[in-house]
Amino acid sequence: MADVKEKEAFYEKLTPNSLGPLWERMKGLVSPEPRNKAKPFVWYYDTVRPLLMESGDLLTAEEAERRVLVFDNPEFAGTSRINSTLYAGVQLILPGETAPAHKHAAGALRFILESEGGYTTVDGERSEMKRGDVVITPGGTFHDHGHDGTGPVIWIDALDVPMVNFFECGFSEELQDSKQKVTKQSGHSTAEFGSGMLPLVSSAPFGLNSPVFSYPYDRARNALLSLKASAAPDPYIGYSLRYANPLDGGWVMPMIAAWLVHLPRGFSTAPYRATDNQAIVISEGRVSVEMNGEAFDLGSNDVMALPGWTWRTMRASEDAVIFFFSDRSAQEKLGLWKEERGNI
Ligand code: 1HN
Repeated sequence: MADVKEKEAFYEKLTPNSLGPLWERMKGLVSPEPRNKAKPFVWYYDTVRPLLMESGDLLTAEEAERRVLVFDNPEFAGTSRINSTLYAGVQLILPGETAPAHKHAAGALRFILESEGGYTTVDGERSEMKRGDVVITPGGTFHDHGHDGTGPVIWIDALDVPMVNFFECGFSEELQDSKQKVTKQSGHSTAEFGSGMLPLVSSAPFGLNSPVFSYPYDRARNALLSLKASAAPDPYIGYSLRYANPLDGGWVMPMIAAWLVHLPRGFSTAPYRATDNQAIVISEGRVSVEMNGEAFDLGSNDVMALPGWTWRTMRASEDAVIFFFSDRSAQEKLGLWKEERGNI
């Protein structure tokens, strides 16, 4: 058969015709297992918070539209991705400021770190934000943020922007007024969909998203810690509960999954990996994460990128509560998600 030179001469005839030889590329297209490029990486709150506060002296939330420091996975510098598929950042609102109303196809999920008086309005319903709350903004809904209290309001944003842009199906729009009119009483979505009851006349107002906007921390945390009284922790995960769409029991958003984990002091998880690209925020306690033989020590408000299909263990040196988010919900819908539990 042809030698390398002859092959290369042939390839040169393909390129100008926008053709290529699959046999040279196949192994790169279908690997025996995922080769995740993202790096396990930690953003320490001690580093992040002062820089975020400094950005508060530089420009207002109105000027910025969103005053956010983006978590750039070191492997994808400048591309606004915490891992292969998800955007994440840390947002600051100062007292009296407004982050003006807009909407976009991408969905957002927020985990609140600091807030006395922060709120967001989603589709005309205002939700107060408190530490540890999870608040969602379904894709396509108008949302603006504000702050009636004192001190900085700070939260972690997770968005499915990289996936929406991969599909090239993003739309966005600004509202004329910087704040939406509040048309629904605070707590309306929880009353209608999140109280263990559902409307008799069925509706799914936000499509594949949960119709509940706010998952308060005290409820989530109390439920999670109550499990300890009657059940043993999963050896690979610890105690866990996920943020669920009450209409179908599925994930809270179509492309972003979120769950809360408790690891009791001294508990170590067994080696585990899954294909979803995850990130964590430490809500309480201290945790050491080992990934690919590298150890990371995390405390309150530290954020870590956990790339998919990478072996890991976690150990709590103090009772810990950890917030997780990932693209698992998108992967499951596409029939791609897999996990592997190592030997104990
Ligand atoms: C966005 O709308 C927010 O509403 C935060 O707070 C971060 C990153 C990219 C695109 C839209 C927000 C965002 C964003």
